[in-house]
Amino acid sequence: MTGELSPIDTAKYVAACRAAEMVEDGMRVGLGTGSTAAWLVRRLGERVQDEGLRVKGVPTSTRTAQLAREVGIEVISLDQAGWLDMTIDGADEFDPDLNLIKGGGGAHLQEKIVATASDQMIVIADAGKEVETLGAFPLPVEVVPFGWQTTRTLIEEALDAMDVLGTSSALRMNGAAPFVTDEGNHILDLHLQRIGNPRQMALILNQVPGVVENGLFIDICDKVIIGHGDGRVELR
Ligand code: ABF
Repeated sequence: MTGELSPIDTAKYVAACRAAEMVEDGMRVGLGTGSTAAWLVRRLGERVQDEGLRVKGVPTSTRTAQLAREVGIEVISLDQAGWLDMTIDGADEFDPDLNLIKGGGGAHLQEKIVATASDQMIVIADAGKEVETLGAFPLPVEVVPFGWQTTRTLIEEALDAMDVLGTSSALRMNGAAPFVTDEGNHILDLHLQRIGNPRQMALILNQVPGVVENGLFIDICDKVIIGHGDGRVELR
């Protein structure tokens, strides 16, 4: 099913396969979004078909919901599940404390709700996502469309007082129109370069009116499965 994979896809695939092995019969599992999480969903679908694994999946985006159904995973809503045994998702960056930047795929709001409602959150990532300090990847912040430019100004003012190297932001676009999330919101990508205090940053951003959720995941991730291009897997 995988054909000849590039090193980066091999890395994502082996991490996803290792995570899929951790899913036990009867579990309720949060299904992440993004290319690495898509490998996980496909691999879980194979286990459903080949082994009769019974798993209920709570997707974190419409994209993931569609893929999960295609591969034969039973899809339920978070409210139907109530609580989850585990969530498995990708990330854009992770640091030595397992703090994350997520949201490059535009789904971090649902991803954060689902991950927080889980006994454990496992991140699957290629080795290029590991950083000493978060922030080289632009930090996604979901904002309501109403007054988004005012919200951006308020965010930039708040950032001025913080330990970051840059403070510019950009409205994420989808062609000529603003990107719209599954919840009908927009995304501002903050170019900060280095986030000295991610916990403080997450709190301050979420205090700005108009901000729905930022892409910093603090104290949410329990384990990172790192895949390498040569097929090796490491755990953090
Ligand atoms: C989701 O997908 C996001 O939170 C993160 O932004 C992205 C990672 O994508 P990929 O696995 O394609 O690198 O998990």
